[in-house]
Amino acid sequence: MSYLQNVLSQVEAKYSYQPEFLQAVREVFESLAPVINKNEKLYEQEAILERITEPDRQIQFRVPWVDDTGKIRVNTGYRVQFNNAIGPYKGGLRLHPSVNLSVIKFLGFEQVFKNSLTGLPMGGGKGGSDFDPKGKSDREVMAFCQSFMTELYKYIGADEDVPAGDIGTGAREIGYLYGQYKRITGLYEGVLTGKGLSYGGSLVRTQATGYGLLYLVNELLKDHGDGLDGKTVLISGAGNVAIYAAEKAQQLGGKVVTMSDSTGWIYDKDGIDLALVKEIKEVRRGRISEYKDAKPSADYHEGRGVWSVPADIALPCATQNELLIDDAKDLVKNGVKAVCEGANMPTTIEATKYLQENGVLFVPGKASNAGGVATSGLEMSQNSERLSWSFEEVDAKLKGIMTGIYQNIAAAAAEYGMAGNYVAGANIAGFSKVVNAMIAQGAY
Ligand code: NDP
Ligand code: 2IT
Repeated sequence: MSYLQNVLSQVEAKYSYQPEFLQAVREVFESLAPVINKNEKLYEQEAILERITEPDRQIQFRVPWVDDTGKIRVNTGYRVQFNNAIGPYKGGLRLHPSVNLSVIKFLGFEQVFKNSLTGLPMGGGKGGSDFDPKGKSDREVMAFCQSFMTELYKYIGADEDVPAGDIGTGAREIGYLYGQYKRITGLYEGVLTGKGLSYGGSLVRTQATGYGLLYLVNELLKDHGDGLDGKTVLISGAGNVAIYAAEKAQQLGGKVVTMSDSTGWIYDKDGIDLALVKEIKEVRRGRISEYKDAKPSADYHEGRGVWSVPADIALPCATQNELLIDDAKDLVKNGVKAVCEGANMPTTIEATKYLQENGVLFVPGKASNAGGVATSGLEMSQNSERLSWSFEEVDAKLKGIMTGIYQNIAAAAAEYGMAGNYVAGANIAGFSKVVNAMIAQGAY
């Protein structure tokens, strides 16, 4: 058995109860064979694959908070510090009832490679809680965030570990978390990113993941002699990533016809009215079904179904495993040209392979959604030098980073004889930098 297969079997046996984590490891390992086989002895001697699949540490804690009736409620908090070979741990905090250690480990593992691809000095980590912000009052969200930070502050710092937003964690939550960190430590430092503009946040961070995704899509299409102008675009989700992906897709001449949330999806043949979606989601914190109330000519369907609509480009921007094999078959049947992930691991391995085998340009999230964390890295830089850059300056840097990521993953795939396989390209390029740093720094 090869070194790679041997370690994969060990990880599968040890963490058989963590399906999302194993899915992320399998996807990366499948791409690494050509790299590992070239230098198998060295990697085995260095135990690189054993080290890269085992987090540096994982912290789990109780989060007690008082609800509006005066009752104490209890959630579980997590922070997984996966790998800091190339910089301080960096990655978001997810607040969603589905959060467990497997989900946080899969996200932290992916983050290591994603952050490496940005070219910025950031290691990988992820955290969160099974707390559900939906239906909670602002005061309850604040109580939760303050309690969460009262434990988390011990393990983070501007040069140690820098959390940010993810599902369920937006500007409101980051504000409450930052306030509590400052109260406890007395430090005014860049310990979180995605902060408000009045207290150290960066321009473009709100838009960065969605805009970055479209900068990459644009580069991908350009490389294949095509462009976004006039293309029909499917987007899933209606959160931070989905909204700003839709905004940039429209600015670049695309026609976005779908968006969704966990209860249903909308199809607007005239093109999504994004001001309306922003009002529903960012202001009212409402449901996507409300879109039809305001725009009766659009269709609303309960459940899932975004991928059944004919389109040129599909951008899954909601959550993991939301694009399944039957969805991939529908997309191919309807002539989709490109699928680029805004969410983390939204496409199953089976669906990914089907798309690739049928000539669809497929870019994995660790490359295509890296604009969010890259701009977080730019926020850290601004905090360190105590300056704020203009919108144009940050946006230009983001564009440069996304273009660079596309070129880097395309080149890595080609170098190993897999031109056009951007999954392999992203995994190989992301892995190589981290591993070189690990070897240089010795056994730890
Ligand atoms: P938000 O919380 O802003 O939005 C999430 C959206 O996805 C909502 O529309 C939500 O619907 C939907 N959704 C979440 N969970 C599920 C589920 N289990 N089933 C169906 N729909 C679901 O999160 P973000 O936009 O920030 O994150 C979306 C994805 O992008 C995640 O995978 C995240 O990890 C990834 N990502 C985020 C980055 C960022 O900067 N924010 C950076 C890189 C990746 P509902 O409101 O009904 O729950
Ligand atoms: O998945 C991700 O890259 C994020 N949620 C953003 C992380 C960050 O630190 O900005």
